[in-house]
Amino acid sequence: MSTLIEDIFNSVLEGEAPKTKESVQAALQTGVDPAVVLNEGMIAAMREVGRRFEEGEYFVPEMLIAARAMKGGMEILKPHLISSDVKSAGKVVIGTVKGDLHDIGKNLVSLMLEGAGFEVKDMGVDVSAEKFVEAVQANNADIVALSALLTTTMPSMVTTIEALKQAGLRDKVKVIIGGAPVTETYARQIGADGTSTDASRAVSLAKSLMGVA
Ligand code: B1M
Repeated sequence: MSTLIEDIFNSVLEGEAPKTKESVQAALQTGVDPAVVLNEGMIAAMREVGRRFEEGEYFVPEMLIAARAMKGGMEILKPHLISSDVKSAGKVVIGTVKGDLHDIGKNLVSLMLEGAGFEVKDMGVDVSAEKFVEAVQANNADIVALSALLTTTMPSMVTTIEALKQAGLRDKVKVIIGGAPVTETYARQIGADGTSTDASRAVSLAKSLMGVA
């Protein structure tokens, strides 16, 4: 790991938002690929935060300040991940499902979809099935993207798909799901149209569902 990436990794891990912003800025100015900054610096650090939480070395406050530091870094990185000259590939409603407050991964997926030319309506976190249904109707969405980070909130994905069926929308909108605990098998089992392990694969999935090259 280069020193610049190591600085980003450590500042996220230690939850130092201003230092994360500075390190991201420094790496970008030196010509480091934004994808490397994101994957090898910030996402790798969040993975380590999760490991430390599991091992009982970190607690919720440490996770929270690491998340804030990551968000700080994302503010600097965002313009470098989005290109402006792409035409609309489709409309996506995205949110973290009911009961779940994790939004970093969802925000990344949202950002990358925007960058790929999708019009994105981001519903935030803890989004109920009813709110998803309303947003799909109001925005005439092509795709609804559900994120969950907790095994305990994965059933909210089922509830949301059920609510879309009840509202007569299921055959009009594609459903994609994702988040650390979500698997291909689970996606098939609950009748989603697909899943992806990360944000860039979520873009490929959304594009293929829309028939966009
Ligand atoms: Co939480 N948390 N957390 N947490 N947290 C996890 C998820 C956990 C795995 C940690 C651990 O034990 N190792 C664990 C879940 C265990 C489980 O269910 N199996 C956990 C727990 C237990 C909890 C609490 C219950 C803790 C408590 O209170 N005792 C609590 C729950 C609160 C709630 O939601 N109701 C809680 C709280 C929090 C904070 C608020 C402190 C904070 C979130 C802050 C925020 O998001 N604003 C937090 C954090 C930061 C984490 C970890 C450390 C990091 C998550 C993250 O941001 N990763 C996480 C450990 C881990 O994931 N290793 C953990 C970086 C992010 C870029 O990756 O979100 O996976 P990720 O997103 C990826 C892919 O998953 C995918 O693409 C993204 C980009 O590549 N993806 C999609 C995500 N959504 C997608 C949607 C798609 C497609 C792809 O299409 C629709």
